[in-house]
Amino acid sequence: MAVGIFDSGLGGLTVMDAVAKRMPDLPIVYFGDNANAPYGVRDADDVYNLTTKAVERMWDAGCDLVILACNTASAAALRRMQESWIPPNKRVLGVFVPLIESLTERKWGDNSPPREVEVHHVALFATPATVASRAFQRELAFRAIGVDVEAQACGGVVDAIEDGDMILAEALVRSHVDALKRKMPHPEAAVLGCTHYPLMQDVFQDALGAEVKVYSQANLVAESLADYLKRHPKMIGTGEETVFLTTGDPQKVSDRATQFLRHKITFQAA
Ligand code: DGN
Repeated sequence: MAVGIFDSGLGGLTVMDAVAKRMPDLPIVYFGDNANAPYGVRDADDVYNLTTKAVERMWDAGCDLVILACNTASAAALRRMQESWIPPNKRVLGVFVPLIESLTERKWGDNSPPREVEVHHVALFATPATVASRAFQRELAFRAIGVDVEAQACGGVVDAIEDGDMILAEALVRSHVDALKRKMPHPEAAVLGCTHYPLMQDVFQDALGAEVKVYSQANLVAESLADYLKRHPKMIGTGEETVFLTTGDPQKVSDRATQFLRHKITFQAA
């Protein structure tokens, strides 16, 4: 048994890396649905069907707790899964709640009514599917009042990063930040709501300006998971090592993952 980290592809490795740094002894199964990536341009039903299928495979691999590191899956599928699909002995957690709890200065699982918070203008950068879902705004409204969210769908950034074309990725990030600023000239905070964007965090920060606080999910999710496991130690599992599974071609995915994270990663067929 191990903690599962799911992503549509390679991007979730940023979360996986942060979790492994925060809890070096934690047994983890990473599952990348590379055969069906990217999710960010799919419709909500499609994302729901693919995500539930992947999570079932992770349960079969011994993961009673699965983190959806993919923002698109968290946005388009998680609420629906939690409402009716997840059995009582399993847990599936997403990436938006840790971000929003940090943004609204709440402790883990604080379900008190929504209240006024420090920030009033928040920029959200995410994939087209995440932006279309409005899941971020919905989850935020459960916790905060009086926050104006302007969302920017960042077409092309994920593909440029996956292709290793960081010059194009940077140009796209800067043009998406410009587009956001035309709609909201002075955001106080910016949320990087996509697995790949931590790799471009410096560019987002530079384009937004030093006065904007940038929230990036990888470390926040790792911190929130550590907190959760302290309360639910049975979910930690007894596996010995981290395993990487993919629905894609293991050799190709291993090569790209190694390039993506700049250290050697070996995937097996899921
Ligand atoms: N993992 C996706 C996300 O965080 O939204 C990005 C990659 C994709 O499927 N488009």
